[in-house]
Amino acid sequence: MTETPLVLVEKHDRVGLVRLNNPKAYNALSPELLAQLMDALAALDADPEVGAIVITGSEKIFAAGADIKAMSQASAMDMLLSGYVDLFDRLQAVRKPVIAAVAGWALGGGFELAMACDMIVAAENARFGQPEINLGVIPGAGGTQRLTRTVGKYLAMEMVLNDRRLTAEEAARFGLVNRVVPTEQYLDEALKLAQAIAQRAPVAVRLGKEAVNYALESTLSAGLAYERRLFYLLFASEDQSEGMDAFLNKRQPRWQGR
Ligand code: DAK
Repeated sequence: MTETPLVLVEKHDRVGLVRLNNPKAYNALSPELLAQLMDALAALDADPEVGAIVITGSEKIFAAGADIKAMSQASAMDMLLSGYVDLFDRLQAVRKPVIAAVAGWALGGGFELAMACDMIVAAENARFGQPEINLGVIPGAGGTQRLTRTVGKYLAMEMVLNDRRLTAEEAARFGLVNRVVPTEQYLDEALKLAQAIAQRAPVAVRLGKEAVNYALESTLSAGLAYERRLFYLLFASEDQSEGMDAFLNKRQPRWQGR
């Protein structure tokens, strides 16, 4: 008997779409689901026909976090040695832009997964939170770090220490999501955004992502120096000559991706 895949992969033009597919457990991020997700992302990252990736759940739920049943009996050593967090880290290695399309709950590890993506498109019914405090623990996959860098210390404290949850509108106000759209349109909007980026110069997109991410890791002067080196590097690409020639000759560029 073949088992139902925990993620489903589709291609829409130059966009890879990965759907979390464990609705009975509210898309709880079991190690098996995360491993399938990361394998799918790695395959799409390596696929030359794909320029951007969207991760989504269903219209009712993005993901309710780690699988509490599986975690409830774990020891510290089980958690340390499980490789669970290494699975999360594989998302950071993806070079193509990754957009989270979030409807319904994004809680705990589900919210951390969305925050580890490059952009977030939220449905009006999206809700975000770090409820780990209710389980006697704290976020363990970036929740205290990425959240604080985005919303600042005071709101992050309230979310992590007292399970304050955010509506989609609040998340937009605090800079956590790119846009909020009617729930029935959230996936189309995320795909449209991904398709637009997938039409752009691939090497510049890749290095632009790298440079923006570097801003979160470095001082301003180190970040500016890093940006400059990537900027110079792009002048070695065919796409730079093509882009500037196309502009000057009032025509559409034809990107080579090199
Ligand atoms: N795990 C397992 N099952 C879950 C689940 C979860 N996270 N969330 C929901 N479910 C299951 C429920 O048990 C229920 O199952 P049945 O009773 O039907 O068998 C079903 O999904 C529906 O849930 P509810 O009956 O509660 O439905 P409601 O609509 O009333 O509420 C809800 C939906 C999503 C608001 C609620 O279920 C909820 O609050 N769920 C728990 C959310 C939560 O606490 N998430 C944080 C989990 S902790 C690590 C790094 C990171 C992490 C771990 C390790 N390392 C560094 C190693 C991450 C940790 C977490 O995410």
